[in-house]
Amino acid sequence: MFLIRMAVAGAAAAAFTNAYAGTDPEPAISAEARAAIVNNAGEEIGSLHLVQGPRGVLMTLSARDLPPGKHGMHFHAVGSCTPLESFADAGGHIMPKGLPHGFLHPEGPHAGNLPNLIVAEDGTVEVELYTNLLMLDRGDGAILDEDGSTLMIHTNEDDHVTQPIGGSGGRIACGVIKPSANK
Ligand SMILES: [Cu+2]
Repeated sequence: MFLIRMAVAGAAAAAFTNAYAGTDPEPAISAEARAAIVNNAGEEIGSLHLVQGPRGVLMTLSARDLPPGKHGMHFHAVGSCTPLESFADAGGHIMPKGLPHGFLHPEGPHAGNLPNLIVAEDGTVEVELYTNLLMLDRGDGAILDEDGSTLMIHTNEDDHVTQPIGGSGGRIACGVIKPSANK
């Protein structure tokens, strides 16, 4: 019984390790990035800070003047927040492997998927999140790739399963992610 349990635990651990985007054996915190978050009027309403760990990215987001409640939030594939009314130039989600959208989709998620942002009644939000689905400067779907990336906040809640964006609707806030000095 003990041996069987060990084998099962070993298989599970291997699968989990392989799911990491970061395959670099060097456990270096070598990249850091920031984004100013703007709304559809071009007003700055928040800021995003990202720090790369050995196997993922830790991010801190603070914002204000957002509609209260849940909003889908993702990393989008292009570092552009134009035109302001739609942020269409940001493209779709970062999805280098072409998997379906959604943490709850049986074959998902997109590398750029994130949990919903839950905005307080006063329109503010402050959150620290971690993703191991992508990295800043290495691996498939790197945030700081040639054409950059954006953090996008949507009108509606992401149900984490509907294609292609979980029913998140329009784009209400966007931030172009840029490398910043380590500190
Ligand atoms: Cu999105």
